[in-house]
Amino acid sequence: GFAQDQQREEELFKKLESSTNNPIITDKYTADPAALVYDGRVYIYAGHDQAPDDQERYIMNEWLLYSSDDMINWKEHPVPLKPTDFDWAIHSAWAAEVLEKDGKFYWFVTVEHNDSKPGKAIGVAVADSPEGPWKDALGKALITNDMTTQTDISWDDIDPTVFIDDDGTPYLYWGNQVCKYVKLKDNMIEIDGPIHTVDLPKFTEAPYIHKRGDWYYLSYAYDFPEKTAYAMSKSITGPWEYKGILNEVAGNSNTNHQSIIEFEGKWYFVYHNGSIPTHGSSFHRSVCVDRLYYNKDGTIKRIVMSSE
Ligand code: FUB
Repeated sequence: GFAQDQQREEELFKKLESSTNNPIITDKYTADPAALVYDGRVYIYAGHDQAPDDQERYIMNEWLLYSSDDMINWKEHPVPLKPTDFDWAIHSAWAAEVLEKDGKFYWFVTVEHNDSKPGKAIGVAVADSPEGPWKDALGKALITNDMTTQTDISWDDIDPTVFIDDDGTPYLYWGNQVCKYVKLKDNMIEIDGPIHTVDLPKFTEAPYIHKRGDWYYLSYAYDFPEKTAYAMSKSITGPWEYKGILNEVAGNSNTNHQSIIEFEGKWYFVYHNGSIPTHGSSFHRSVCVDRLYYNKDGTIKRIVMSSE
């Protein structure tokens, strides 16, 4: 019966929580974590997997926000943003990235565009603090499906990641099946020049850029079901050298979506899996955090999932 199921679920949660800290959120399904380190806190902006337990499809009508100053205790903030906060978008709080530039916070999102330009599109919201309030920065999409027709799918313009290079130039990377990038103008809300592509083995989606020392890292969801793989370069525009698998297929989830951050001298791999007992799945995902370690030559050691 329901009470027994609930008791079993609670016991499993307790076990999970006592052995590890993963998943970090257990009362809601959370996906595609975009992690931001700012002023002694880590903020995680995640899509909310809202499909009923018996439905295996994406229903994602809002993003959620959590923050922590110790990577152990997570505080939930009020719902910060929804796809419908963009006048031109209708649903799908898909993967995003949040970063700070010159005292403003920019939240690059994937959403479903309305019927004027059907398909997934990338928008930008802006705020004066990591907690918002957020508002559409542009009044229209930054990237739409009709700008980049490399494939015939309607979801090829998803999963933005933005990196500001040492000279201050912002670069947007994104894509599904084809990894694309473009320079952004200083204002963060206009593209600056042509769209390029990057050749990466078995690129599926979820590109993420970070830098450590002289090395740029481009990690991404590889193959399907997805593993996380990565490439390295001495420049933000490549050439990228493929370095191999970073993370295995995420327990019980076809997708894998990572952020890589340094916080108080330690590196972390922030991702999702489908590990919550009973209903965890590809469409009922949960954000997890594990440590990330480098080798002497700058390559990254495989992630050891602490929940499995
Ligand atoms: O959560 C919806 C989509 O699934 C994301 O945009 C992709 O990265 C994959 O995780």
